[in-house]
This record gives sequence, structure tokens and C-alpha cells, in this order.
Amino acid sequence: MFKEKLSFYRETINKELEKILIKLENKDCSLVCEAMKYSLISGGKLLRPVLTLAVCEMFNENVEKAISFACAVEFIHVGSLVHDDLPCMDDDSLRRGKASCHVKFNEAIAVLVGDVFFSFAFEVLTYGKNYGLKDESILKAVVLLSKMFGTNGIVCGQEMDLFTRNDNKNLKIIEKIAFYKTSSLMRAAVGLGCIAAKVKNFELEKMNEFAKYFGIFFQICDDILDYEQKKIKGEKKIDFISIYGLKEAKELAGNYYNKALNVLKFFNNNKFLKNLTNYAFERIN
Ligand code: GRG
Repeated sequence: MFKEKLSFYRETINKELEKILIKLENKDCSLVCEAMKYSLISGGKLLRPVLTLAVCEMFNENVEKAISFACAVEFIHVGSLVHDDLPCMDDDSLRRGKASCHVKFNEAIAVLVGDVFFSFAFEVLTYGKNYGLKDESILKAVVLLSKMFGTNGIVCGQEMDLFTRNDNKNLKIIEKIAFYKTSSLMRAAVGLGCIAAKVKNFELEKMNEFAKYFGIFFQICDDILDYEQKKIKGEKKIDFISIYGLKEAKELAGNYYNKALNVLKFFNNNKFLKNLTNYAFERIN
């Protein structure tokens, strides 16, 4: 049941992404267009847009209402991965098992792909109008996505991630980095689902809490997987393993996973979200 539902959400999202991507095509800009397709439709897990649709449905609203918001989140996510892989950021030559965008094309094209995705995502939010969303909801979505993107969101997490050094004084700093770097887009994803379903503020705040914990354990799992696959990080860069060691990092991931599940109690332990949380956590088990 969970697998079928997950596949349904993914198919719905992929179809919409491909449909929307056509709007960006311009033969005078063929390299960027090719690189956009290469980066966007490339076997990502689509966790964030799935969260948007699932949250919208949990609040008894048709998934169609949230599909544009879900796609907008994925555009931001993929743009951030393309930029993150650049030599001036995390310097990673592989993404999703194939050459990173700047390796396959070049650095300038990868910068431009990120630029297009970041600005286009906000246009995509407005397509919600075609699915019956009111201007008021779209405005709220613009503000939320912009906030989770900027100096109170992923950009802040990326600065801290790139430039924080381990001085053993402040263990909590790594959790703060994950909160900004990874939870921000999870918070945007669930928040947009809530906006599409027009939920009450206190429900949105509860879902925000769920996404915060989800993002932190997800980042710990990501660090553990990188460590186990012996992916070498920048010499002095910190991560959950360098701060806590493998065993404690696994325990910490378990704590945040349990916190996320606890929040779901407020939502009658919504079955799909519970299974999705398990699915995201099981990566390290
Ligand atoms: C302002 C959006 C923006 C970006 C500029 C480059 C950057 C600042 C931020 C990078 C943040 C980043 C890469 C966070 C890592 C989060 C993470 C664990 C990504 C992997 O997510 P998955 O596993 O990826 O969901 P798939 O491939 O499945 O989509």
C-alpha cells in the first residue's frame, strides 16, 4: 500500500515536472536547457515534493491542489544540489550515481542551471492558480519558500556548513547546521502542503516541527551513508560523524526519528507519513 502510494505520488510529480520543464525550452539556450533536464529528471527520491502532496492529502485536500507547490520545491532542491556540487562549494563530481552537472557540462552552465531553477520555482508556485488555489495562498507560498531559501534557510546552512570548524566547544552547532541546511526545505515542503490544504496555523506549526526533526535525522543518515561509502569531505569540514563518532551519530539519528514520529501522533499517526519517515530512516539500517 505504501509503495503503491509512493509510486503514484512520484509519477504524478515527474509528469508535472516534465510538463513544466517544456515552458523553459529555448533553442537559443540549448546547453542550459539540456543541463536542466539532465539534472532534474535523474532518479532523485522526490522526498520533498512527495511530502508536499502527502501533507495536502492528509488534510483532506485533493493532491492536484498542491502539485505546483510540490514541483517548485523540487526545482529549489535540484538547483541547490547543482550548486552544492560545484568546486567552490562541496566539490563533488558525482550526483545520483552519475557525473555532476558541472562535470558533465561545465561550471558556468551549472551556475546558470541553479539560477534558472531558483527563479523559475517562484513562477511555478503561481501555476497553483490553474488548480484552483487562491492568490492569497500563492502569496503565502512565495513568502514561505523565499524564507526557507535565504539567510534564514538553506543559504545560512550552506555558509555554516562550509565555514564552521570543529573547535570542540559547541557540539550543538552541527544540529543547527542541519536545521538550516536540510530541515529548511523539508519545512518548506510540508508548509506548502499545509497552505494548499488551507490548514489552521497551529496545524502548520506542528507539521513544521515534524519537518524540523525529519530534516535533522535525514542529514545525520546522509552523513552516515557518506562515511560508510568513504566519501571524502573537505579536510576540515565537520559532519555528524566527525563530531559524535558513528555509534553516537546513529543514536542521535534515532532520537530525531522518534521525535518526528511523536509529532505524527497529533495527526492520528498518519500512515503514509509514518511509513515515509521509516523509509527515510531505514537508509542507515
Ligand atoms: C539557496 C537553494 C539554495 C542553495 C544554495 C548550495 C546550497 C546553497 C545549499 C546546499 C544544501 C544542501 C546540498 C543540503 C543537502 C541536503 C541533502 C541531504 C540532500 C540530499 O537529498 P536527497 O537524498 O537527494 O533527498 P535526491 O537525490 O534523492 O533528490
